[in-house]
Amino acid sequence: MKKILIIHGPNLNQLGKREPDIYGTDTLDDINQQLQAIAQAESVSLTILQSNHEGDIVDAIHVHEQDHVGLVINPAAFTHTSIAIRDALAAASIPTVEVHLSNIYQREAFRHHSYISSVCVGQISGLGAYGYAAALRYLCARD
Ligand code: CA2
Repeated sequence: MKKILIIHGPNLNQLGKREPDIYGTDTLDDINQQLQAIAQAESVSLTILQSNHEGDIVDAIHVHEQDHVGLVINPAAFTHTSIAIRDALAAASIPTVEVHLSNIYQREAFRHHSYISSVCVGQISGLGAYGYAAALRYLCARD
């Protein structure tokens, strides 16, 4: 069975608990359950990780890129800071879709730049939890 990797970055384990006006009311478990339902229908298996630590995300890309056919990543705040995650993705041969719940271009100027987007197949920003679902469906259809 094809495997797809899902990585949630820092603070996303707090989803649904604060700032629902920006990030919606779904918890991370809710989003992961929606993704598992899609995966079941598409006959793919998911590896789902959340980390608040940049190095753990770099390690996960190294460990999983060989045996997964795609990656959906919300790098959260590391989007705007992390050359390390960018370099890990650039060196990996895994098609990656960058997802943001909020529209980062409608927010503070420091969120307008992504170090990650140029090494991704595409970016989805501002569609809430649906963005993850769309990214997963794209990766299922692509391979
Ligand atoms: O819109 C997104 O998905 C972001 O990646 C979320 C990040 C933010 O730094 C990016 O600019 C855009 C922040 C995730 C923090 O999530 C929280 C959720 C609830 C309570 C506190 C933080």
